[in-house]
Amino acid sequence: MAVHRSLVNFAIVALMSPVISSAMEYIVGGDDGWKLGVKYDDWAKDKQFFVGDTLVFKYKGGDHNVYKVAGDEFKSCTVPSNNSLGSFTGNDTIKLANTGTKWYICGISGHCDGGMKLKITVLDRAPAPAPSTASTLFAKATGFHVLLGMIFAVALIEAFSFMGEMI
Ligand SMILES: [Cu+2]
Repeated sequence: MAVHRSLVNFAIVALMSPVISSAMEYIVGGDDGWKLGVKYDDWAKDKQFFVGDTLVFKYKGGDHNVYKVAGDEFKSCTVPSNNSLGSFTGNDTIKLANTGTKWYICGISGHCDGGMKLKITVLDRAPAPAPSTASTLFAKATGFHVLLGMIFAVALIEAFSFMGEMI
């Protein structure tokens, strides 16, 4: 009975795990990395960014840097006085912590105007909506709700198995 129960639990977890999809890591610019002469609009246009994903700006240390800026700073290529990303290592990692439009520029003189600017939209992570009511409800559930549901389902199975043993 115990073996059977853990198999059921395993099956539930295996079924649920695609819903809590793993976060992606994006190398900005792909193989080109973060440099002049790359169209970052083109790089970003076919990608969907979700909360929890990571951007990595790769460049030769000292050649470039990365500043997270506001929309108007992005338009005018204005470098903020503070470095909101910490140190510039040439392997600068940014975790996308919340939803909305995000703007990044290189702060080296002329580089933002030269095209080193990236604009992305970060979405809430949710599975693709399906036509059935159950799936729609599921799509709206946050990761936390899914976890709660999983715990509840496992507890139910445990309870039923226990009752089965009693009879
Ligand atoms: Cu640069």
